Amino acid sequence: MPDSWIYNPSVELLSRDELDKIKLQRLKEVIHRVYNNNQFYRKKMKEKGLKPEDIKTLEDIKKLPYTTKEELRENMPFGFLVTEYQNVVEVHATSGTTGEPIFMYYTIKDIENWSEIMARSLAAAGLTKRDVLQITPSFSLFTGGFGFFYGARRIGATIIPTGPGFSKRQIYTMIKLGTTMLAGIANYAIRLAEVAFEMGVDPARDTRVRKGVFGAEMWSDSLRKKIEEIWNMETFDIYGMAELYGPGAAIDCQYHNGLHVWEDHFIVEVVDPKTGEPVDVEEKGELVFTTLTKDAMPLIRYRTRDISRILDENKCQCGRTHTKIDRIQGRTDDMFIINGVNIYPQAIENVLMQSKLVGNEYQIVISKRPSGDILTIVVETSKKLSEAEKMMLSKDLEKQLREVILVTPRVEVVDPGTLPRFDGKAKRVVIKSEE
Ligand code: DLL
Repeated sequence: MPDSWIYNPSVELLSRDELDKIKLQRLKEVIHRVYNNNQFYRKKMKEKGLKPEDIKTLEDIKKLPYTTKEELRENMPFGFLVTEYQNVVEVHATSGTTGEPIFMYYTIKDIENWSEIMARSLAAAGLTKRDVLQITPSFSLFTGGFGFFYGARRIGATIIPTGPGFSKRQIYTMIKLGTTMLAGIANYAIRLAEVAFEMGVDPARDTRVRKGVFGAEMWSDSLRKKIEEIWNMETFDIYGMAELYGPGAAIDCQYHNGLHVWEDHFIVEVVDPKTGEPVDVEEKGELVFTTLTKDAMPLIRYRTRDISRILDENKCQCGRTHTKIDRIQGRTDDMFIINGVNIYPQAIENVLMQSKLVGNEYQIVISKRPSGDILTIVVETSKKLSEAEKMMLSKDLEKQLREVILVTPRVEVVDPGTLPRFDGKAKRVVIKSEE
């Protein structure tokens, strides 16, 4: 079996025409279903004077109203369900740290579809029956653990469902059982490496892990490079969200030039986050997804708040025809404004991770003040430095950051091990209110 392979060639290699035909047929079906079975969608379509029959071409999707996270929240728990509750076999939730959780429902069909797109994604990352996959996201309301599990089960790989935490035990297990692929949240690969070194284990030398599939949070190109170097592994960027089954809506193939969106399951659009107007191919904006196969809880033109763009390419070198999006640049709600300048945390991470003296952890602190907000970046060093060296590093980073983010932050350099660690998604931005 080649390193990277195609799980379902009959779909992944379809011509554009054939793919579009499937998309249109499924779009029409899902619009009829939600209109006939869901009050929320029917009301919103009626408000726009729309009937399901008005959707005749793929372009017509633009006539449909958007669905937002607020609307999901307002209509919890069952307002978006398009089947009877007794048909639901599993429930997950979005992992937002603010507000009430938003529940997502799955029928048997949904689990089948999710398994299919996850199997395709893991095959694109090279997972085969002979591999040993350690799954470190949690098996819980969070979709991470189960998503990887379902895909790997289809492929028949050996699954080690460790879930997160107990990092020493993770390293022990990985060595004893010969893990070849690691699945998880990007920053956890760094955390695991840190613990490995503490145990006297060099991840590149002493483990068999040579591939990693990571996602669930923004991870900059520099962080990616760092993970690949520490582990001597090839990494794959997997994208998804509970609203789109979970992980597996898109993944990059072995050419690492954009993430294929499984178009027979999703229609992806990119819109201006402020105006909601569609933007051109290659132009950055907010991703909007319509689910074509979700059974229990289809979503129409769902505003993800994730920033990316559609890449202008008909066919990838890997042969897949499914459209590609760029790696996620951040979220519309991650962006913060200092002195009128819009700043995405990713830009900061990119600068920090390029310095050999900077460790793996950092924190962006925004102190809210009536006289103007102050941006402080707390950075851990990779090894213990003298006070003079810390001072120099701080000045150097302040200068480099200013060139990229166009405001001058205060950079506070701290010793290794000072900042909090995360077994799940990292919390990098801290907002403090000062009188
Ligand atoms: O994070 C699902 C997932 C699990 C994806 C494991 C990949 C791996 P939620 O908890 O609903 O679902 O969070 C979804 O996470 O809107 C993005 O902001 C962010 N996200 C997910 N994948 C990526 C990625 C899971 N590859 C939210 N790059 C999304 C950047 C990502 N951000």
